[in-house]
Amino acid sequence: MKKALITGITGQDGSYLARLLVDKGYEVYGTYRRASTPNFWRLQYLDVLGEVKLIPADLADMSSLLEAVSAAEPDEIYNLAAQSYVSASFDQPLLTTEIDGTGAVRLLEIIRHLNAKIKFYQASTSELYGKVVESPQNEESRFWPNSPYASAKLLSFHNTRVYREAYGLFASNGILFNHESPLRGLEFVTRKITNAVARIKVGLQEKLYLGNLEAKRDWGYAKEYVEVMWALLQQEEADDFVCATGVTRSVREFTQLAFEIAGLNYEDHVATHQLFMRPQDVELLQGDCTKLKQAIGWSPQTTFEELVRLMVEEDIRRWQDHQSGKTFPWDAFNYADDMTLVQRHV
Ligand code: NAP
Ligand code: G4F
Repeated sequence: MKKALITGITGQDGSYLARLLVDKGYEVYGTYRRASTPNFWRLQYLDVLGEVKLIPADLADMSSLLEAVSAAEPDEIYNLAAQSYVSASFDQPLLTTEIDGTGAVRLLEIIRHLNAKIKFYQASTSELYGKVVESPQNEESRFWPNSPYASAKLLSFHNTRVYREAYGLFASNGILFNHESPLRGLEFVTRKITNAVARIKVGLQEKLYLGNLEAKRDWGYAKEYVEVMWALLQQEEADDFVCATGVTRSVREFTQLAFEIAGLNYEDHVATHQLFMRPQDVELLQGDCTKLKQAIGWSPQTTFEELVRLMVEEDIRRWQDHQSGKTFPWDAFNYADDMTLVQRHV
């Protein structure tokens, strides 16, 4: 039986990947951050919490990572843990660099010294393209990070490649474009919108405050993207691949459609607020995953319209179930709404 270690198993991708690997017959280990309140709701939602082995570890802490890799003795490591919110990287640049940049190097060093046969997947990102000079973007396009998050991810991207070339490690980068789902964190724009649409629909909220409505993203469905992570580690040779839908839409288009699906008009509810603007933004992302298609035959199945619909319908269902007294693994009922954030922010 193959063994996999997933860092960041409590996150959106970590949970979907855990489900996928368990279904493939893997023994799955996952690192989680020690916290005063555990964050296992996604693993519970996918009914996989009882089937994985959890190890406390932090990407900033070498000893805990060494302990995790030694305990799991994995064949494959999927490094998904990150301070993954671009906006927060402007507020916490050093922490972000420590986790998203140096954190990967810690894991690569552990692999190099402990067992150079362990295969390594690095969660790289379309944010690397930043100030894009061509569209769509592929593996040859220029990286020009626009945020401390992207700069940190550039460090881990290149070190993944360097350890592959210098030491012969099987280390691959998945340059994944934005991917979303009902398990997306509430800070990210898609889930923030679908959760707000649901709250407005059931009468709990009136307004939604957003930032840059004109930014364009290539949005896919996270459940399909974790299949790519696994497939990349099953290749003959390690390499770097873009994973995307090839379709780009603006935040405004996402918002308009999400409200429409709920029978609402976004112009009646949406306003912009400075709090959600970034010092600088990535204005346009659109991926070209031709190389990936040729290597593993993957192509996205869920369209933009289907993705928005499945997220809106799931959030409406959750709020309705919540109001009728049902309990289930979920995050939003605990989360301060936008109005509170806007009013309380200094
Ligand atoms: P996510 O939901 O924010 O999950 C991030 C995970 O990292 C969580 O399990 C989190 O733990 C953990 N984590 C945060 N700081 C940590 C630390 N210091 N030490 C150990 N674990 C830590 O992110 P995601 O959307 O699943 O993304 C997975 C990875 O893909 C990330 O590396 C992200 O940067 C990258 N990525 C994501 C996308 C996308 O569109 N989703 C696109 C390209 C690349 P807690 O649960 O305790 O917070
Ligand atoms: O949903 P977002 O916060 O995602 P962003 O910045 O594209 O980053 C996500 O995708 C990356 C891959 O490209 C990952 F590497 C990263 O970890 C993360 O998963 O913002 C999307 C767009 C941005 O242009 C942002 O300025 O939406 C715009 N936006 C407008 N109003 C907003 C808001 N974003 C957020 N989070 N909240 C808003 O109110």
